[in-house]
Amino acid sequence: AFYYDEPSHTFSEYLLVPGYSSSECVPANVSLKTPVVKFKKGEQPSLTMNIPLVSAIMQAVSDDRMAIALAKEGGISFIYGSQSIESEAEMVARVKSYKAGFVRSDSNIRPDQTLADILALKEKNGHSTVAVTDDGTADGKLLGIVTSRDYRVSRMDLSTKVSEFMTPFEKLIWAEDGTTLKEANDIIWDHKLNSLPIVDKNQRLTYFVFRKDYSAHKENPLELLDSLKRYVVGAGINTRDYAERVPALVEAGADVLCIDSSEGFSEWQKRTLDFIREKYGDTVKVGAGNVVDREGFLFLAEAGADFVKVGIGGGSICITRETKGIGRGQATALIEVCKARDEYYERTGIYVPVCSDGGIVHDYHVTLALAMGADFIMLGRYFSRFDESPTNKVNINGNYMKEYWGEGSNRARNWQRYDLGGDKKLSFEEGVDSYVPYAGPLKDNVSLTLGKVKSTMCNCGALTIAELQQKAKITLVSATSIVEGGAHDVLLKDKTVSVVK
Ligand code: MZP
Repeated sequence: AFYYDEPSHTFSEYLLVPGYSSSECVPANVSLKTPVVKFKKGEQPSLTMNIPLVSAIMQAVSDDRMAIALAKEGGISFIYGSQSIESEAEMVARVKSYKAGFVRSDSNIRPDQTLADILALKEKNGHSTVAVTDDGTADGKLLGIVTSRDYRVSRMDLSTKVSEFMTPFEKLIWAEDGTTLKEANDIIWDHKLNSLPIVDKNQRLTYFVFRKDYSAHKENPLELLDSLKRYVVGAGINTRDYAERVPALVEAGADVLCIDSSEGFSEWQKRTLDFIREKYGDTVKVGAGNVVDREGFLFLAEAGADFVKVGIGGGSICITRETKGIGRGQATALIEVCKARDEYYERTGIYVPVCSDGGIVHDYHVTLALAMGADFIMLGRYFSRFDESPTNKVNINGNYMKEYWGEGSNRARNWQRYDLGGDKKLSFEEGVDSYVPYAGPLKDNVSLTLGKVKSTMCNCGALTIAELQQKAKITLVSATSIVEGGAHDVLLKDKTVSVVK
């Protein structure tokens, strides 16, 4: 056997040592722009992100709602692949159509609610048109709509009931599901509408089509659909059904794919990449992984991966290391792979971005991962805590929690992620089903996290991720100094029961 000289380490065993910060080095000047797919020296990557965060390819994390929320902040979700090809493609299509004049009907309200409720919803979803349904959900019976023109909220008494302002369904101009964009466009123009509700056969609201998105283009709305800015979305694929899944996801508009596997140093990944390159050349972008060493990286880079994902056994819900005894401390794996990436770039002139996947517990772990060479970070637990994750919010002993389960758990049964060519089933569990503390809206949390990342980058004298990677000084810390890093030798006030005067 081969023995490594050093033990493998994880993020919590490292700290950044500050460098010189000039007066220019302020968080407002920091750019977190980062490449997502490979590019040649001197050229620009064809896909970049404004923030270095992607959400995990997991049932409990990345559906279309999460993808829209994260794309709004500049990141990318990878829609989970452990579902039917049709429903995954539908999720992708919903994200892609979100900006294209079609908006899903998630701004719903009951007629007995107040204008203050509309304001709150508007704040949350940013829609100017609100549907009124009998139960306040998208599945309820459509009773009418209220547009911002109707309720001029700033001037109204916010306790006024919504029913006073709604245009009732009998008076609405609406169209049936299946209406083309061209037809919707004509109706909107003929009736001088701002928005057109689209309803299904049972007169339930499915979408609004907004005039604002293409008002200047009456003549050719379809042409306008390629030119509108649309949200970027990724999607997970596996090494079994790629011949059917990849074309469906490409057709639905996925911008980037990723082979979702617990162990990526395999012939199965090469076969999947070969299929994509043969069918689509370089036009379809696809990441591969996960690997934890130099050899694994080089194998996938040479097989044509657009980015390589790093991490085995470090995920918060992962028990692979306990079950199978394989894996590697995330920081050590990342450092080695990023070194291999840099050597590969020197040798070939091709830069293959590296994604650090799993094991982010504290916000500073994101900064450390970037400093160690990651181009972007994939997070599961982090995103699962937010309003936008697809899981239930539950109250446990007075505390709000969200459900979060691993793809290798019996609940997800994502056998393709662990497939080694045997039976089509999950032979044993490699993940757990759990709760995580509910943390509110994605937007607030992501801006807090990135605020910390930018501030630390300034402490290291870096205004870009590339600069951080070049300037960062990183030290391993002893177990005792980890204790020193938390509050110590004081009694925390909220733990002290009574005060003696
Ligand atoms: P974390 O952000 O929750 O620590 O880790 C998320 C990552 O764990 C995912 O992106 C994926 O690579 C990995 N994962 C997902 N399910 C399992 C499992 O059931 C798992 N073992 O390890």
